[in-house]
Amino acid sequence: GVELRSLGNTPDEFRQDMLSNLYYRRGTTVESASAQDAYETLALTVRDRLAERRARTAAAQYESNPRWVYYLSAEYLLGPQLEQNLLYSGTSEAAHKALEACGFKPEEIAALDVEPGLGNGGLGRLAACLLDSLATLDIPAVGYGIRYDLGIFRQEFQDGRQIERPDDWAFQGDPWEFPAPDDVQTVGFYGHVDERDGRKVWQPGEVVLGEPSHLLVPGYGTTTVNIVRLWRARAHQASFDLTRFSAGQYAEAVQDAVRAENISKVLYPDDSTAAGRELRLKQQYFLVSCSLRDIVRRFRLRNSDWDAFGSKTAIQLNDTHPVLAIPELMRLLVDEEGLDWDHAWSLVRQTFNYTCHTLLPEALETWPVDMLGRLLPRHLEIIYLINAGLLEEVRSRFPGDIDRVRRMSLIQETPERLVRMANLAVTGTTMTNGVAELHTQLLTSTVLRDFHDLWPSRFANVTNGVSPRRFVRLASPGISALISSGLGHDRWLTDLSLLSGLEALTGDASFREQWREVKRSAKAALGLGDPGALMDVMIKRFHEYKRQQLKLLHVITLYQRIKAGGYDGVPRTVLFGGKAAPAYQAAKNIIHLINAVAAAVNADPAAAGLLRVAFPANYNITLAEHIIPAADLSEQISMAGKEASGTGNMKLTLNGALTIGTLDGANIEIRDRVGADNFFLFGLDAPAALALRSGPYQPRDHYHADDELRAALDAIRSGAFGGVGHDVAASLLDRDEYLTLADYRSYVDAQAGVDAAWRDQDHWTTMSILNTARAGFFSSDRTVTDYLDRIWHATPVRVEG
Ligand code: 26Y
Repeated sequence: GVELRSLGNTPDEFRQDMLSNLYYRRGTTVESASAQDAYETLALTVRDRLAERRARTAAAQYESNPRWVYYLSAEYLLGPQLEQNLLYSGTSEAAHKALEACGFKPEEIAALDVEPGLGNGGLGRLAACLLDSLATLDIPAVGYGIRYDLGIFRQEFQDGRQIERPDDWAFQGDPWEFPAPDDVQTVGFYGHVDERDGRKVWQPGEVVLGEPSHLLVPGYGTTTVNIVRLWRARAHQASFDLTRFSAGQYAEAVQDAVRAENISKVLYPDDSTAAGRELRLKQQYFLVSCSLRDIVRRFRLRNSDWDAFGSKTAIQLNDTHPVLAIPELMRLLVDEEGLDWDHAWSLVRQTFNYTCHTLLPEALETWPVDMLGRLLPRHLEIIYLINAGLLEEVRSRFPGDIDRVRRMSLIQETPERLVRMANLAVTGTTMTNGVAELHTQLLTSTVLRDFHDLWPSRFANVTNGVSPRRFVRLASPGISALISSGLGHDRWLTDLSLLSGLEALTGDASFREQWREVKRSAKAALGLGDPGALMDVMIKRFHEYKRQQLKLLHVITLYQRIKAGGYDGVPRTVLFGGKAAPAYQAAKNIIHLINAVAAAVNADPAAAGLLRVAFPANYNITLAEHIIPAADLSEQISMAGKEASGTGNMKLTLNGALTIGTLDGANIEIRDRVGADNFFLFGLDAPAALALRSGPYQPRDHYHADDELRAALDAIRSGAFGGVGHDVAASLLDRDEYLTLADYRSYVDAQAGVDAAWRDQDHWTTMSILNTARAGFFSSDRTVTDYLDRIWHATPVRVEG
């Protein structure tokens, strides 16, 4: 065959290749190169190293014709690419030297790397961690997603209020991407269904092109480089109206093209209008249609028999967002390929699996039957046919149980006709999984109970995990070096259970001292507050169920104690980070109020050296990687029974932060592993919270019974921190949907326990080391291994180095 010359990784070879990339691909010279030129050239040079591994991977995977894992997700939060790709390609040092030799400061060049913010939060970051682990475990896998022009908005604060700015992340071009315009797909919308020779034929009324590009997803410590393929909507050339343009009607000339390309314009378009909701549905079908065509194309490269499709293809549906893939594959197999319905259905069910990420009933997606039928007429017919089969099975298993049939139907009838996407997901897949033990247990006993009754063996748990490469090694070089020196190896990076070896080092005073020093310097590097103070961190999306408002009540209580004199708490920096959905007013009010409290506390000399509140704007993966290593205390304080899992909790634990938390999501599993003595537990558990919520809960009783709570709420309510306090206080006193007041006293008392523990620094350090040592389970490598065993049943393909 044709062999490629291997690229060299010595500093000299790397510098030479950088120079040729600068000349031949960037079209400039060292003398005239800008920082942006240097960044893009560096990126290309690193990417070239991975592209070589990619070529070997593609060849080996093609050769072995394996079962492929395809991950379908509307979101990916991949994080900054440069540092990752330097580490995974082993070129950090060479790159450093080459940049300096050309007169550039490596940190300044690295700062130009822009993270693609193609997701909202936990679900999008989980997708990225799973891809990292799939590659690291040598599993043939492709991630499919949408290449949004504008990612998650950039958050700014104006007078303490959240302002959203567009995130034009690829404005300078994206050096990591490989466009593949030759693999373009055609996607239909609207139109009608004909019948020809006994076969249904969908005649779309609008056609849009899907143009893919891919990013490389390298494995760590292996040759495998997988890809994530992102689709961008493009208009047909024909949709440009030259006649109108020539007549001076410039806007009208491009209106069809603009409408087509709007499909991949923004991540989560505002859904407060019908047009916005329809655009979201279009996005979902766009992702599904392009990706399935691509999956089928790839299947056909090596296979000719449809019978093999299910055994060669495992498609994971990341929440319900890509669930239209189920009727779409039925349509491809039945209408286009001519398979009979039952045969197609058995292949479809073999192919798909579904991960659910929520417990909030309001977060289970539904689509109006009218809208879906207009946009995708044939898919609605198929959904009805699937429903007929489902309901027949329900009726025969539970004769006469009409209410059960009504609950399980794919169609909600009243007050509005809606397609229930989660019901469709469970019906059209082999396995449905929750993302933490408690979550799976609650799923099967509440929101999906009827389905669990019918098909108990279709449910499994796969507890989430996080990439130790990104969230320990890259985020915390200091902690990582100390771990490696303590263990005497760095194999923990691909076998995180080896962290247990750190337990023995808790008895080593010098190791404890170094551990304390590493945490301290991470705080100094972050530069938010005194590195000697306890760094108390709450970083996550703003949502009332996550209860940032509870943390805020605690801050106000501490402040009021300080003002009262004789304060005996330990010095703290309380750090908040996170965004609120643009239309979520209650969450935005909490952000506004936190900023107002921060301004008051930070300006008050009485609080100096005791309490400080930091709220850096625009929390994202890049910022997370700076904050997480600096954290001493991890706030995981959701109302029990609401947080499916959490993954920030895992990242913080792995970095030696102690958790203060409720018995919710993966907190339970973290506490089980690190030990109850090394975890600050408080609050109602899920059954108690449910019971309280189902009765006549009176938040005002807590207000009247607790002097400190009343003082904090009175301060908020009276406008001591501005007018927004009125709304926040009213929502807590009148409704308190998430039992903030019920858990306040238990929380504040647990925080006193945190102070007491912090005063014994040596013991705190022991607890911190034990948290890291016992958290190896929360590697996404373990998560992927669980998916492989319980759901995907795919095996590695090793790629020669
Ligand atoms: C349909 C649309 C409005 C929508 C968009 C994004 C619905 C949901 C989401 C995102 C959900 C999400 O991020 N869920 C989180 O998933 C994490 C990974 O499993 C969990 O750790 C976390 O508890 C859960 O809230």
